[in-house]
Amino acid sequence: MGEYPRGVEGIVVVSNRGPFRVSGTGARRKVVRAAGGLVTALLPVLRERGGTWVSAQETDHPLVVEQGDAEPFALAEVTIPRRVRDAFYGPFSNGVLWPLLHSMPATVPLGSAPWEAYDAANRAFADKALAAGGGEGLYWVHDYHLMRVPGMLRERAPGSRIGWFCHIPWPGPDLFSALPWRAEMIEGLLGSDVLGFHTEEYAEQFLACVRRLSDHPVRGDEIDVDGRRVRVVVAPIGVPWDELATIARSPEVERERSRIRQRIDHRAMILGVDRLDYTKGVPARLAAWGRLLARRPTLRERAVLVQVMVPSREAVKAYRDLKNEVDRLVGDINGRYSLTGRVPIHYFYRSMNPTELYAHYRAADVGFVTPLRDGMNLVAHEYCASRVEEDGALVLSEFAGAAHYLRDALIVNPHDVIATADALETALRMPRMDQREHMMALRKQVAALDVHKWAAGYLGRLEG
Ligand code: GDG
Repeated sequence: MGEYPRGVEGIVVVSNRGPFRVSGTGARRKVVRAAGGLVTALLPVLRERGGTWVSAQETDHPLVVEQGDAEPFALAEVTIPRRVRDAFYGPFSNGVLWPLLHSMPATVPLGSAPWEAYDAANRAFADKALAAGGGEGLYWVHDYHLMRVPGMLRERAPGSRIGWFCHIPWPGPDLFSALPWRAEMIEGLLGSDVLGFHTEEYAEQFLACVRRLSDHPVRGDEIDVDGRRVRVVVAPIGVPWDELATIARSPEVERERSRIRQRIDHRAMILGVDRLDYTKGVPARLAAWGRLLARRPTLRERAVLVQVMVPSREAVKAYRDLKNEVDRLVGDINGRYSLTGRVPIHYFYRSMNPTELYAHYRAADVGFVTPLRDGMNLVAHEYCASRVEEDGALVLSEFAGAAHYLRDALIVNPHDVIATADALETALRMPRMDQREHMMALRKQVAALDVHKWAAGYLGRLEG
């Protein structure tokens, strides 16, 4: 404790999703921790620093947690009229910004994008944040949903320290320029003092967008905004290394791990864990496994792919289509390559509780993480952090931010199905001694990106 730099008392974190969600109704209603990378990263920061987490109200009743209550920080929910919220979240943030920033522009419906709703929703977040921070203070805004917020905060509380962090990739100027509101987005972001990105590549692409789309002079990694200095920093996120080691070694996880190994009859286990999303490359991954099964029939007897897909954004058509495609591919591969008592893909369309998830990480001989594009990808980190016995192998897409740091992974181009199948075969055949060397190197790389260091480093730069 005490590792975060102390500046002003408390910090206002602003993000679309908050750290808790309500599960069940009536007597069964309870407040549970939300899943996802952002929450894993920020909850320890707020617990340490105190302050307020501002997020969108997701249920009919605001979820109000007072500072000093169950948590040492407060929770403030932004109320946005239903119609505005729906347009801001689905069609604009997830329909337009998500594919554009992931460099997958083919399906972006720019013409009909509800910009006014995005701007209005951002205004509501800024208002709530200012009320929580009491005017000038320390604000840390997160992600693509809230790119207008830093500018709105700067306008009304100019002496504040304002940070924005991009959890997803940032594309080059050719792609970003397609956005009709590109100038408004850049101006909004430049209200910050510090803009953080996972990799050098995203930071450079952002600077290239600023050069092309604004008149503000750029010098190295700094932008001069009418005499104010805005810094662009590379701040790769990680996982809570020590906490994950404790979970991975816990007796419950150990028991569940043995159960899983027994259930799969001690066959070699390949593991994929993803939120349902077209950026995660699940169809190409399944195709690579299908290729390998076709080429090496003995693997039908000896290996199994466990693919966990967590339901998400089911209201968006592209996501429902993807679900249908994955269902079909799993059926096709299982139909082709099953033997009696031996099914090559075990497919879960649900989320797992942490014990189950970490037991799967511990049970898997190969972590198979092949997004087409991904800001960082914490599943790759979590897999390595869970391998407390220093064995196993990681196959990782070159288009995940994680590939810039986990250099010892078997790095693949996920679009190249044959090369991905080759890498998977290499992973499955890797001798124990080599696994140890491979995993020890990876674990060092993951430990170096510990999320507590990430938060401390970012806040240090914001307050410095
Ligand atoms: C965004 C960026 C970036 C997954 N399934 C279950 C479950 N999870 C947890 C994992 C992990 C998190 O969700 C997923 O994190 P990712 O990093 O893979 O992806 P996004 O949620 O899309 O996050 C991403 C991240 O922000 C951080 O900056 O890395 O690139 O897209 O922690 O463990 N958790 C539980 N059950 C599951 O079934 N409990």
